[in-house]
Amino acid sequence: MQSFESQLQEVAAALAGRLALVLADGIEKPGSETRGGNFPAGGPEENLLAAMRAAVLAGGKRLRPFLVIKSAALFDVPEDQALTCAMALEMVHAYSLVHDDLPAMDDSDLRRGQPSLHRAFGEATAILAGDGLLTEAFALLSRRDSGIAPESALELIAALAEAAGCRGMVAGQAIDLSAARNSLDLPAIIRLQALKTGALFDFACRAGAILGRAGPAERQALADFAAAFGLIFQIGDDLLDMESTSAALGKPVGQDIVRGKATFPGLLGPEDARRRLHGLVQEALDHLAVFDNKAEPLRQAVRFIASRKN
Ligand code: GRG
Repeated sequence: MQSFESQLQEVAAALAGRLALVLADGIEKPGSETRGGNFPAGGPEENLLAAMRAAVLAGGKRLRPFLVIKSAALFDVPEDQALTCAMALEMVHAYSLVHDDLPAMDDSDLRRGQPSLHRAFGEATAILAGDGLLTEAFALLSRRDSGIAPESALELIAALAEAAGCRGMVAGQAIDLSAARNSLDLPAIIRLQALKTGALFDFACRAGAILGRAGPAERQALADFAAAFGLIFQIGDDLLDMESTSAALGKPVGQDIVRGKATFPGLLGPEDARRRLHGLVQEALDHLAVFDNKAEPLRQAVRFIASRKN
């Protein structure tokens, strides 16, 4: 069995190749995926696209694309279709990080070991690059030449809008930035994280099921798996913020405490948070029991995020 790391690298390479094409600023070639637009060299549009590329192409673990591709593989979906969906999701994820780093939100100077986008390109361009990535994600899913059946494309667009928007990630971010976060109990923190980070993981797994026209039992299994996966990811993220270093993570650490953020180890203590994380790993694996060994990459992903160091 191929290692998780090498599978993740394969996904990352395939994704980067396609993203670079879609966000290229060259002259459109008929029938190609080149973004096209004939942007005047050195002009504002070229700068905007450069910022969008920097946001989505400069690093990142590519966990969400991995989940899209490996959940779609459960149903033998053509990889090209899964990759389109993975690109759309990664664009939304990249936009959320760019906007989260802005002075009005988390005010962070560092992302993936590099200056955050607003530090590199200026605040206005960073806001617009985020806007551009968010809208481009939906443009990708609605392309007629994606090979995705129109009814599946529509379902994907609706599901991504729900996951990313005011019923999902944006709502989670609003709660996280509000004064209310200081008084959240455990169920409220679980809800906050399910919205803020869990919703995109849910979409990642749901996308595979939509593309693969999965039945209700398989859809439910993947939804339950995604919920456990999102919580494992978030508890791990909170623990890293508490216990890791800025050099290892490529972003500032200790920020949750400084900003008074509602976190699992903050409420439960690191030991109890770690215990819960291990319990959730078993839960996530149990949810995959309905699938055969095609689900092995998803099992590997769970073990990876439970022990990740960045
Ligand atoms: C601005 C609408 C809006 C939402 C922002 C996701 C988010 C909401 C904020 C990010 C803040 C944060 C650090 C959350 C913790 C979980 C998280 C999303 C971490 C980053 O995801 P990774 O580790 O990132 O998958 P990479 O760099 O690997 O892509």
